Amino acid sequence: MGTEDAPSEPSASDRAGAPVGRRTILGLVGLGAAGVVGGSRVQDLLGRWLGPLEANDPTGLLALFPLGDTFRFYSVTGSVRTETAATYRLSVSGEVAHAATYTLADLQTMPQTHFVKEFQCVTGWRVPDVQWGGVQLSELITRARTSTRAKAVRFRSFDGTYTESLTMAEAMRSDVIVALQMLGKPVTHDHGGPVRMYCASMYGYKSTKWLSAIELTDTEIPGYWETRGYDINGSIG
Ligand SMILES: Nc1nc2c(c(=O)[nH]1)N[C@H]1C(S)=C(S)[C@@H](COP(=O)(O)O)O[C@H]1N2
Ligand SMILES: [Mo]
Repeated sequence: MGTEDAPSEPSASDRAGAPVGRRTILGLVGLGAAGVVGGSRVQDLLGRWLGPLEANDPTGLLALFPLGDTFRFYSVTGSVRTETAATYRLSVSGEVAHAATYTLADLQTMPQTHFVKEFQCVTGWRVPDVQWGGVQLSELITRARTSTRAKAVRFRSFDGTYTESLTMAEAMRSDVIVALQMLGKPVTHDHGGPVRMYCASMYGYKSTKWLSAIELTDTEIPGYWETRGYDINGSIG
């Protein structure tokens, strides 16, 4: 996995204004150690800077720097526009009888599912015991009344670039949610808020951030990282 080679993508080195060299890496080890004594702030900043290395770190080794059990903020695009409770919309369309567009308030009024589950990126970092909450994807699919041609689900992001997919069987799992809550509070912008996917039994790349559209399709269409080498089956283990 992680054999992607996409020089046109924004990367951490673009952001930092310099390539990641050996001295930088040694410096990061020091900073990571400082994070242990200096508290989560250093780790947050470092994690934020290291995050996009998923775009150019085929070995995944950089993801194993001593940041502790902390989230990295990943985005394959540069900045992503902010959507608020007033502006956010989620469309459900494709092979359905009842296409719909939901506001954040619409989603908040639907039955909410809550659970605690580890978040795991395929490059090696993980965050245990994350509190998740949101609407089961199966609820939205059921409301849409799928046609017999619907065999898979495709996700789009309002970052304009990221896509993902699930088979219908995966999509109907009770632990696959359109997440409104993460870490026990509303999903922050950096984590893909106000609404992101969370597919609990799968690696992080299956969980689209800044979710804007859910499309029922007749075949499973490979997503962003899957056209760059990742397994379309993102199940952990
Ligand atoms: N829109 C979008 N969604 C995304 C990504 C991304 O770059 N853009 N990265 C994926 C990957 S590889 C991981 S591990 C998680 C990271 O989630 P986080 O940024 O909240 O830590 O988001 C996933 N969803
Ligand atoms: Mo990831």
